[in-house]
Amino acid sequence: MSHSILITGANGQLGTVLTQALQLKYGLENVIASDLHPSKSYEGIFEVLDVTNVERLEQVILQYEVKQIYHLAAILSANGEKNPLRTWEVNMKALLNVLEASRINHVDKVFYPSSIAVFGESAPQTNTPNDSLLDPVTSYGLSKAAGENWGKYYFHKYGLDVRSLRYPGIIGHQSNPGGGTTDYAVEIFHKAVKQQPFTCFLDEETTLPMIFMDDAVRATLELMEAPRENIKIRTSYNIAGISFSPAQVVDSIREKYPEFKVEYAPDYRQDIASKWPKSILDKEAHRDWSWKPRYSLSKITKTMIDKLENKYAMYN
Ligand code: NAD
Ligand code: AKB
Repeated sequence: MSHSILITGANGQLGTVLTQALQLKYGLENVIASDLHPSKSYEGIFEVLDVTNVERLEQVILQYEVKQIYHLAAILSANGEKNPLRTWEVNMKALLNVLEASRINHVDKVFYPSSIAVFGESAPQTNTPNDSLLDPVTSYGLSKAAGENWGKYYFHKYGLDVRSLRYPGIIGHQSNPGGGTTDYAVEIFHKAVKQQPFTCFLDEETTLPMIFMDDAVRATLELMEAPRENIKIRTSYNIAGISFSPAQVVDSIREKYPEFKVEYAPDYRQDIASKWPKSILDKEAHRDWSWKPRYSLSKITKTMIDKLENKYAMYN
């Protein structure tokens, strides 16, 4: 095996789908999925790997002659606030291990997912530009903002080709979210299709940037395939999908399920969401590597409902 691709945090919401996309593109034998615990959901190669353990990380890199790393492992915003110091420790240690092990062991390219969580109250809340001041309000956001700069540092100092996207909240039917502030926008579809009431942890008017899984995965592959000289932003690119509030997604779901019942019980996640952007501008991503989202809210709703109806019908 040579020139293989390692994915950390592959059991997560994004990793589950991105791993399959990479396997399809590069072949099962060239993709190494990894996470803290074994997974039964992959065909192909899987390694148990805690990225905070640099010796184990290097062992996997050398064993498979890894040339690209998609470093997805992280603790997300809402879970992260339950133990802020541990979130910082895990997220930063894991990233610095990936960067340093990549430099030493001749990995060519690293993908680092950032987030809209890097923005706080200093950035314009609507149409937030790529180069807005970053003053994150969560430990997770602090780690992502610092991580973006470490990626840029490794690029300029060592020539390591680190590329990054600031994802909005990702919505997909294939996997469940892992403890973020945008998770409601996935759970709500599951409840609607199961014809159960939904209690939303954000208030009905809280608008946030979101992106459909297919768009998020395509953006990642397009960014990583773009010619090196096209990548002008070495911190991270904003990518926009669409923006909506809980009330808007409920209206969209009620076109199919008019009886769908929703209550609002905002909790600590409301404080996080209230300080994040409502919408972001992504003209640099469009300019540098032709990024364009394809999924509107109505297309997301239709796809989520169709896919989840099929999934739950299979269980019955
Ligand atoms: P997730 O929480 O669903 O999955 C994260 C995975 O990382 C989990 O499977 C977990 O077991 C693993 N992990 C945690 N600590 C680890 C460690 N020390 N070593 C190895 N694995 C470890 O997250 P996700 O939604 O799939 O997100 C993937 C990446 O994308 C994260 O970096 C996240 O910050 C970023 N992101 C996600 C979203 C989103 O809406 N899903 C939005 C913005 C950014
Ligand atoms: C979260 O809510 O923490 C993630 C994100 C937007 O980074 N979905």
